[in-house]
Amino acid sequence: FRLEIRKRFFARGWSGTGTDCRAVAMKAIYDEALSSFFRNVDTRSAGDGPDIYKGKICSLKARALLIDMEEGVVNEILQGPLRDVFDSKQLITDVSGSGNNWAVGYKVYGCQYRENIVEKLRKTAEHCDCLQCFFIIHSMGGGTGSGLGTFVLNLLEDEFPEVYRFVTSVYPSGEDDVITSPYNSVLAMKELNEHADCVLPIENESLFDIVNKIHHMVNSGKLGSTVKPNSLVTSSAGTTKKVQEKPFDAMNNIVANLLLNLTSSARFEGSLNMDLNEISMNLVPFPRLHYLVSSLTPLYTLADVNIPSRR
Ligand SMILES: Nc1nc2c(ncn2[C@@H]2O[C@H](COP(=O)(O)OP(=O)(O)OP(=O)(O)O)[C@@H](O)[C@H]2O)c(=O)[nH]1
Ligand SMILES: [Mg+2]
Repeated sequence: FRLEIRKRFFARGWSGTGTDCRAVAMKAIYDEALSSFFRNVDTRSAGDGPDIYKGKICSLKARALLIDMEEGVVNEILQGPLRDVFDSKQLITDVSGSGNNWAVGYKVYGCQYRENIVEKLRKTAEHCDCLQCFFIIHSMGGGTGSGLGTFVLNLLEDEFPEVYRFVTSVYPSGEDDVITSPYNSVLAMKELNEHADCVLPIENESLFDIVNKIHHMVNSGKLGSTVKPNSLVTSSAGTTKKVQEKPFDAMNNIVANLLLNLTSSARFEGSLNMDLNEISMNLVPFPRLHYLVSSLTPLYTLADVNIPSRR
């Protein structure tokens, strides 16, 4: 399950995660590419206004649900640069977490939150014109990500049997110090085998190696001056103000870039445009053989490669 990275020094590319949405809102227009992950909402009326389908960005809201059985992580997001793309209708939290126990996530919280999750999923889905796919992004080592994460996967299959389910799973590495993480992963993997259409396994130690490799290359002096600022696959390009980086940020940016690249053919017009279900149609030979090994290139752009700046 290693995330293989091919380094290509002269390749073109971009990195666009961690965007400060208010900064984007001032410059950008809302188009079809943006509409795949975000709604453009008119908030002038009280509460949640109607969607605006074309033209200037009013208020972007992610087509996403954040679910965690403790409040801390979600609260951090709500205080960070992405806070404006989420509102309270998109959050489901509890207080105590699942104690690194798959069964607590799946059986206890699953039963307790089922109705709430289904209702919020339906509301989110109702805003979509053409719902192609769900992305579940979760960890396998703890109790909530593995247990409740795979419970939600089952729920999606029950409620939206026609819609594809792509799962990005963060596997624990050998160094993981949570003693139950291998058990949680195995229990979760049974669900992934049976209910996911595609799984993109990610492993933290590999992400960490990539971050270190990039850091080393950029700071070694050999490449340092020729790398375009903010083009690293690990950096949060587009952020206007300097945000304090958290330990997982660089690693998560790699995953975000991976998902952006994977979905770009579905989000942008052109001859390469295709539906997301074609990914699994072409890459999954048998129903349960649906674990894809990801490669990502380039890791950064060279300063003398000119790419039109992105809106
Ligand atoms: N790549 C990445 N891995 C993470 C992140 N947060 C946690 N992990 C990994 O996830 C595993 C732990 O799972 P958590 O997601 O913290 O646990 P949980 O799902 O909240 O479960 P409970 O704590 O039992 O409620 C460990 O292997 C962590 O290294 C993150 O932001 N990025
Ligand atoms: Mg947690």
